[in-house]
Amino acid sequence: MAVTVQRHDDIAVVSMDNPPVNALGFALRSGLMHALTELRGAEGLKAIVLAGTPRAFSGGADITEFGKPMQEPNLRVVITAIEDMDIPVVAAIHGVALGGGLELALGCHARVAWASARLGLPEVKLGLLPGAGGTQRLPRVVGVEKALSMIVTGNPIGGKEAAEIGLVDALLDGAYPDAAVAWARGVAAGRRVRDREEKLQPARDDAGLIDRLAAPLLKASGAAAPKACVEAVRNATTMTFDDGAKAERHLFEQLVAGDESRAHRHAFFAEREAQKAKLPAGTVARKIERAAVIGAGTMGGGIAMCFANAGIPVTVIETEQAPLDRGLGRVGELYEGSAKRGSITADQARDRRSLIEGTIDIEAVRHADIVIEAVFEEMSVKRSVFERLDRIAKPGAILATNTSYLDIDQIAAVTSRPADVLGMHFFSPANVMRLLEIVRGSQTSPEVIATASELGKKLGKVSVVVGNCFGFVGNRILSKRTDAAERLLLDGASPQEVDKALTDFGFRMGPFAMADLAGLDIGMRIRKAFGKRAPVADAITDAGRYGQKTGKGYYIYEGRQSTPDPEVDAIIEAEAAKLGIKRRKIGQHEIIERLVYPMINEAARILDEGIADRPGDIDAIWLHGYNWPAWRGGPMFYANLVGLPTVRDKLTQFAAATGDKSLEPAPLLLRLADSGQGFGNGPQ
Ligand code: T1G
Repeated sequence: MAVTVQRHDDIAVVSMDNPPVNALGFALRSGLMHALTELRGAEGLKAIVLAGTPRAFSGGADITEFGKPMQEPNLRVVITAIEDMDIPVVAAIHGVALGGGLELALGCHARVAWASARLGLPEVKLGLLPGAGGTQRLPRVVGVEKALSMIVTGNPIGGKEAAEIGLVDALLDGAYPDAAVAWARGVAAGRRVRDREEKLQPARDDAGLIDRLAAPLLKASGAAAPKACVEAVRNATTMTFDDGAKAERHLFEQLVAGDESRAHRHAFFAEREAQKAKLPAGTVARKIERAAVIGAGTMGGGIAMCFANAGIPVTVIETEQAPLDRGLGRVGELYEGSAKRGSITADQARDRRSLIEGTIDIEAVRHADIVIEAVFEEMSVKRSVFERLDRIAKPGAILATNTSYLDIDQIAAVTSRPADVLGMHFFSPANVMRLLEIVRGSQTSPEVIATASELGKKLGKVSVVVGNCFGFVGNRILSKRTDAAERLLLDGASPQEVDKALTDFGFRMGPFAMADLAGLDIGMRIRKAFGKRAPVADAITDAGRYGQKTGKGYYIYEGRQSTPDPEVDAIIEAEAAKLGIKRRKIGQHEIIERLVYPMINEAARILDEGIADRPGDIDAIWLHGYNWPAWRGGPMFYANLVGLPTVRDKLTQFAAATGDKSLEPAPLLLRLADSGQGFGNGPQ
């Protein structure tokens, strides 16, 4: 039963139990209505405690129900029924109360929470806004300023802060929900939240307040949902509760039917699906209680922080003391910075830093359950490290390489235990970026994959298992975009036009600004290592323009400030002339098509080769590793939205126009487009 009722003398506890997170699907909604009807007018009842499970009061509306006909009662009806109960209803919040879950609690006459609870309205992260009265009730409880920030950012707050701002009436500890039953005995008949107006007054007295508060919150996003959130909260200050709730509903229905929210919902489930590695039943992961990282460079230091942040002791190993001290020094500074910014406490910073040791003695790896190599990106260097690890590391230790594109099998081949070798490709900065590509070699055992996948979750990563090929999934697709960007310059676009097209599309940075940040000499070294040429990029790099680090690259830099450089236009003109390419004006739409469709094409090859298990995996990789805008769902979702026949036809055109055979539509793309299908179960 999703909902049960238990009497504790004059208090009734209504418990919700719809695993895993008490999503408010039909079963819970109808169960709640049934319980309320049963308890209305019940003899000797003083109050009702509405409780969830220790993990979740409620994770909100059931997202899987969106886009389908709604089964009644809907959530608004349930919340109104609670609000209109003849005795006080107290929400007892332990774990998460998110979205519709917090709206349910706001329908109650009082709320209590445990300090570890997380409360929020994250609907905007699904391209939506709170659709069950949250935009009308939250400002009435916490005031317009706090409500706007919680609703427009979608970021949850902790139980302690919720008590400080009056979102909950008391902070409890002890057994759940028993402590709430005791508290409810003392509760006075509560006022319905909908009837509270006093906290709306400041906005009613100051017509410009909402816009002033909203401006900084809306700055970063071109998406529709944040704007709708502001509109709905504004309505709370200018309309009656019922009219504001009606307007909220209208805005919600517009958003839930739109591509933006469909993209976000796809991204939500793709991220979770992608982390389910396809493994033989009964595969058991190994225990990871101690780690070692080879290399104290930027990546090595960041990876070590991931382990320390998860409470796993880690030893960082370098060849000499100076680079070790530099690396650990940087780690220390990063922790101090986080403590200064308040994202962690000073105690947490100290405790985490203390879990990271350093040594120049590679023998130290013998105690580790997993060793992650993060040394210079060159095959011979990596192979010599793995030869040594093979001799020293204990039996059963996992040997992982953080290479971003080298062949895992070639690295594993120098060891006597290739089944224990795999790729664990972190993204820079490793302690920040959420993506982890877990690369299975041809001999990597399922047990080792399972261990890495579980560890990735523990490190707070979105861990996606992929096959072994040049650049794995993310970088292999990125290289197609890089090639396309280079070709666009030759054909007539400028670096700033290409970058603007991509930032308008939703990326935080365009390919040329990104290349300048990463360093053009790095790109050149990789191209040279694989005998690849890029006329414009090579010419700019040969001119000693390595990007931000030399103050000149595709742009000129004053600090971080970049401006276009006519010298670069001249270099591009010259390279195009050498190749006999007649340059022309290229519009933004064509720029986007020529950057994105080759990515989709390569992704189709990757799926066909089994390098990625699901189209959603590719979307999760680009969403969490390459800043693909969430409101566009990922390259595969976007391909389905555009329509595969369009992608096929455009690629055919581009291949003919440039003579570049790699742009010809991939077999899977042709098959799906010709048969009117899309990738996976995205929108057709
Ligand atoms: N609906 C359906 N399924 C959900 C769900 C939800 N709201 N939340 C989680 N799941 C599934 C998830 O797919 C996974 O399934 C399993 O539960 C565990 O999730 C009217 C419009 C709650 C913090 O945005 O942020 O309310 O993969 O792996 O890391 O205004 O899930 O096991 O098959 O993420 O412990 C608003 C979404 C909805 C919160 C738990 N709510 N969920 O994190 O576990 S819109 C949200 C989360 C709404 C109203 C509106 C997290 C979590 P599976 P998990 P976790």
